[in-house]
Amino acid sequence: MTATRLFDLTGRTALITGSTRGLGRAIAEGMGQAGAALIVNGRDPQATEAAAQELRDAGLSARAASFDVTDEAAVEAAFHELDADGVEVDILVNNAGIQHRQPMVELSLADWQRVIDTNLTSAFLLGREAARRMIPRKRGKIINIGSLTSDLARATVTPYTVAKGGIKMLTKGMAAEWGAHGIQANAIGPGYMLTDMNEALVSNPEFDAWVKGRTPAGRWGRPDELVGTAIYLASDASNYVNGQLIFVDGGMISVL
Ligand code: GCO
Repeated sequence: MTATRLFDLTGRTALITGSTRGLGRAIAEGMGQAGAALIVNGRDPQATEAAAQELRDAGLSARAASFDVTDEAAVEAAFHELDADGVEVDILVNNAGIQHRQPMVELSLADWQRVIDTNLTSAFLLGREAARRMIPRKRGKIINIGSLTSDLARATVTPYTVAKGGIKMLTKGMAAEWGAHGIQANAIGPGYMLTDMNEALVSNPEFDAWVKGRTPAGRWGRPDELVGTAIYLASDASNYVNGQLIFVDGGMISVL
């Protein structure tokens, strides 16, 4: 296979959770430009359809699948609908996530659970449904979106940190259980990225200065800067890579 073909996603279908905006939207667009047919996901049906239409207007193949990734029945129903339409998910990107910034001593159990459910349990629910279909086909790619907090903690974002740490180990568990079936499960650890979720941080002069000083690149990352790693992990170029967490963080995780 020629080197460029290694990264070609033509003929494959990618489901990206939380892809109406932010990192998921950027990853979806990039995978579409690499040839993948896209399944756009979000909780809000109108926003999900609008994002799919935008991608179609850009010449990409995209369909909307609006469901709550924390709802087991909704996840199962979404996959059954794809089955009925003859749509096979070749690439699953577990991107959906929320942030909740609050000292743990003030944190409610409900907020703890909400973050864990959205950022971690959802990846299990979708991974399980996808793997049930990938295993008989003896091939599949699962990409989980981790974080710097998969490895390092920051005060006041502990449920997010726990969930993203879980994403790192869930990825290894997926590799352990599904690697023999031709499935590669890996994770991407974004650094501090310019997203809506981080708006409060970007607009805080002290935090903005901290990120720029703490990151060797000296700047925040852009969502489109995850696309190359996402395509790599979704393509034949990574067929012997499994259980890995690749940081795309301007070098932050690697320095004191
Ligand atoms: C925070 C941020 C981080 C980043 C990212 C870093 O409050 O510290 O939201 O969690 O979003 O996850 O890798």
